[in-house]
Amino acid sequence: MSRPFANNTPSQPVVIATWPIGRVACEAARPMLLQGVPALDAAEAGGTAVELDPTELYVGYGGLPNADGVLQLDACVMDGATHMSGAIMALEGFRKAASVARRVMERTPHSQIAGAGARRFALDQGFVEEETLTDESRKRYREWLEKKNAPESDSHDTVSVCTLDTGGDLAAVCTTSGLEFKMPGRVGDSPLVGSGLYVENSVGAAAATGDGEDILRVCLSFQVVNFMEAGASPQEACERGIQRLLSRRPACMAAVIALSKTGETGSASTWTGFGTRERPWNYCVGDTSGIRMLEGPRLKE
Ligand code: SD4
Repeated sequence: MSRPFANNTPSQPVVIATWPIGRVACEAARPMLLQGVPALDAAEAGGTAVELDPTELYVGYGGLPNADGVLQLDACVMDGATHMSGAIMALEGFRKAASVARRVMERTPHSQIAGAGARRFALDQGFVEEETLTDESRKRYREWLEKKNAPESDSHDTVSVCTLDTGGDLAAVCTTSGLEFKMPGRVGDSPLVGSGLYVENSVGAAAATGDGEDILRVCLSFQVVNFMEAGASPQEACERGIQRLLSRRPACMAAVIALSKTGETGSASTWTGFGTRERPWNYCVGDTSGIRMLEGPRLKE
């Protein structure tokens, strides 16, 4: 694939990922970036590591199913050097949603494939169908049924990963099982370019987590990259993006991470109650000096 937007600028590699589980993504992506692996490969590896973690209830294998008890995954990848993207939506029967999304980008003329077509595409591409629920995710589903379909909780954990490689190129991956016990076929922001993630190779990358219904109503990730293009630092851009979101959708729970092409990072979230009352907004950064968990500002009390 030709790389018309490649930066060709030597750079210090950086990875940034959402939530404490983002550490798993950073641990997978960082060593690859340090070895000079391209940004997209590292971001995909980060997303895959979380997808295959059975203890993570909101991403890949072991995610919480929809209202029918079926796990439907959404994922998107975006490559800065080619400005290409691929996404799958409501994919059933596979764990590695980000890798299937990447195949959409690389092997089809399309940018997103949903539902039964996504499943068929994954099979055609040689992905092997696997059990996607764990005993824990089945148990949570049974409890939800017994509670007579109580409203969804306010817990989230989508993993969004942005990477900068040693060649100065950016990429992002966003992968999720979406809202727990969602309506079958419901799709959130995560697989949508501009909402769940966005990359402009000459500027930076941004990626989101939270209430997809509202994140996509303001194209949050696109907004944040645009603010960076207009001169804001990643931190300022994230704060402005969250402020914009809150000005339109005041009850939304969301967070966004950003990475500039020079390796600066930033993040912000909506309110103290994001997740649970006690839960801070944490995200993870990996670079040449190591991996660290950071706490981002919450802009609404
Ligand atoms: C969605 N944005 O499907 C996802 C959910 C999420 O952290 O991010 N949870 O709406």
